[in-house]
Amino acid sequence: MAELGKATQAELKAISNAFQVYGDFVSGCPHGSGHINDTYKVTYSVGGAPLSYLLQRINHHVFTQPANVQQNILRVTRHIASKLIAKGESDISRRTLTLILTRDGEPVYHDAEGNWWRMYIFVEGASTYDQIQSTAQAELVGEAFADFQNMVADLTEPRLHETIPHFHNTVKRYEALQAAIQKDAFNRAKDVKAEIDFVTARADTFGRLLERSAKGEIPERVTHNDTKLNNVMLDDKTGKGICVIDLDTVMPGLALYDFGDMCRTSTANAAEDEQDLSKVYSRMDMFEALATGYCRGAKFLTQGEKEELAFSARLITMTIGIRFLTDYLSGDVYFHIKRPQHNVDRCRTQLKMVKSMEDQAEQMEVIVRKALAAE
Ligand code: GN1
Ligand code: MG
Repeated sequence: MAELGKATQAELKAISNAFQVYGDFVSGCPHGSGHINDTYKVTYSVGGAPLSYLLQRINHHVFTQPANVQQNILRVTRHIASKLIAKGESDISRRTLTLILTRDGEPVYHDAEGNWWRMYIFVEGASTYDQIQSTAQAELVGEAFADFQNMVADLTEPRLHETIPHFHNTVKRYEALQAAIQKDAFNRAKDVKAEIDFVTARADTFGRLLERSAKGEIPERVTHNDTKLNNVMLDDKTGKGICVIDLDTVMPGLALYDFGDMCRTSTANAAEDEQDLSKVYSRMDMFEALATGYCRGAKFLTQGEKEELAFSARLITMTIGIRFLTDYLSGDVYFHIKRPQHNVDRCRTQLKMVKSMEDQAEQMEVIVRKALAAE
């Protein structure tokens, strides 16, 4: 998969001007820490006042049908905005992402080079965090994602596009890992033997949620599917989770995958690519706060879902670990990397997090029961 090159100022100006923006382009700079798309903050001067937008190049190697992604996002963001308005809320353009359409009225711009671009209103006065700062923050994050799930719950007809089919299907992700090991195209399997063994030893658990879902015990819902800590914007003044971002993978899924991914990132004591593994473990104080915030908002949970909350944290963390490992073996073609062993480092933190959660599994069950009982 070819890496898409960085855009120049002239390109950013030309692309931005394809959208319904006014005034004079001032500058653009890279923004955020996503592993897939390229994100820029572009600033305009409108009648002398600065105004910023978020411009993103959608990675069309990952999202092979960008128009479908954008159809979903337009529906989701408009739906959330109308819910907020109906509730009498204010500050709507900071509470949900708002797409800026192209001059032709489209939610995405397809440029001459074949790249796909979208533009949002830039949310000012709010920040994202790669690492959790406090238990209070963890609780607000749990609540923000539960609110998000509540707001999109009725977006069922027509079914949203599956922008990446089988996205969190751990069984299929494990099959892809096995295929990559078999191929070993870059002769790297020898470097990650311990990691492969760790994953393989747990393979019999990978189908657990899929089986319960097939039995009807865990329902399909509209879910976010990428509930990393840094995908919720927290207000700089109040600290509250005001806006859930990165909506590429909002599609039918399991609420448990969202909860699990929150735990993967929001209970971690260290960065996703920390190289000193002694710093990497899952913090139970953060887990308790996150579960409390999430359960307070997620009143819809069925018995089957409630029973698997703690397990889902381990499963999703394992799934993402498998994906980093597969990408390393395949030559680093999916996730953006900044150093040669980046995907190995990321895989190792994930597997260390799985181990840490396994060691604290009983405590996690107790915490979940307490959080559910509080509601
Ligand atoms: C990717 O783009 P970003 O950083 O939000 C990935 C997620 C992974 C995550 C790991 C479409 O998310 O699934 O959990 O990296 N997104 C896609 O940090 O594959
Ligand atoms: Mg993402």
